[in-house]
Amino acid sequence: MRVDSITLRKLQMRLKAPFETSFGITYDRPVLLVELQADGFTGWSEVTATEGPFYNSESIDIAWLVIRDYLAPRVLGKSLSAASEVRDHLAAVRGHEMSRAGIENALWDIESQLRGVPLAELLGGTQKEISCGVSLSLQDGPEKLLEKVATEVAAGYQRVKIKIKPGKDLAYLSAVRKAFPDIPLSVDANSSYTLDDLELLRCFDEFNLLMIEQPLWWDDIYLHARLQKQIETPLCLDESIHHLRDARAAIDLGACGIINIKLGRVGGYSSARDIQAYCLDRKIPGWCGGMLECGIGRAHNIAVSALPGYTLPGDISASQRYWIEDVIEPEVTVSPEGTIRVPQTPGLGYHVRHKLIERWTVEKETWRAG
Ligand code: OSB
Ligand code: MG
Repeated sequence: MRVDSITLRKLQMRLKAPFETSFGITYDRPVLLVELQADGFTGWSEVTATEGPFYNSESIDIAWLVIRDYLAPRVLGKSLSAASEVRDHLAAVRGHEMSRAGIENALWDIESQLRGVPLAELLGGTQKEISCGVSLSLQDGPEKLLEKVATEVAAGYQRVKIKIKPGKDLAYLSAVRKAFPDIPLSVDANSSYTLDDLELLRCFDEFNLLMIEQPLWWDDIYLHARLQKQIETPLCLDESIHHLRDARAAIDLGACGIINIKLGRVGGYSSARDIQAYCLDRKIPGWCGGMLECGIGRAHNIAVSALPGYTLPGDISASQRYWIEDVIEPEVTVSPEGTIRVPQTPGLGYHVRHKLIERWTVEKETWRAG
């Protein structure tokens, strides 16, 4: 594969409903897409950074600059025999995992088309259908949350995750548990507690939760290990895991019992594959988190979730939960059993709606090999 050109596009997409986490509310989702050309094929990917550096240190605009000045020049005109090789070309750039994933994942889309093999299969995926859960935004009161949970349980989702933060935790959790005593349930704090909250966090043990996701600092492993020793519910790390070394440290230190392996946050498919293989070996459940993706990022999340180390339901849900209209066809739909069928055609397995993307593009830049 010779990389001929890279195009970045920013789209302004409106979420059907605002999504609130402990770090902020998103009304409109700026979406950053990579369109990469090689050997006459087009590969697509989504840079899953948020609008500001509040989930991790990346953002849409920072990613644009990093790709323009540091990543694109390292791959344009390069010949690669496999998409996995690009990781080494980008390794000089420290951090910026979501930006690097944007380049690598688009190349996997191309390699899959070039070889005529479904993307999930090329990655080593073994699951033909993946299990889906939902992530529910912070709500104004337990009653509102109960309505949302009821809707998603009725739709068939196999696991419900609720966002929490100090002041919006125990009352919400006990309301949900009372109304739904048996559903697989988890919480995600997005780093809004500290070890000073130990007594409160201990109370979560009585709700039979699958996991507590990222309760402490976004960049911490050590304090999570201290917390895990003092509570029974498995902790799950999201924000703190950027590559295999982090996963090894977290597992060896006993900082978590579960890992959320987000494709963007870990730097793309090669890194996600490493982490899921390690989790499988160490019998640590893994699952695919979401970043409010449009159809392109969603399609990549579906492909990676076919890997055998992705053993728990992911935050991969139907396009229509987020968007009035999605940029792929068909849009992502979920069966009444809460599953998504993994596409069995080469590439993303969904048609990219180029005209619609063009219409929604508010910024665009292309760089070509010399
Ligand atoms: O922590 O998993 C998270 C959304 C934005 C940033 C961080 C997170 C989330 C979600 C939403 O939980 C997952 C989704 O539905 O895409
Ligand atoms: Mg999370």
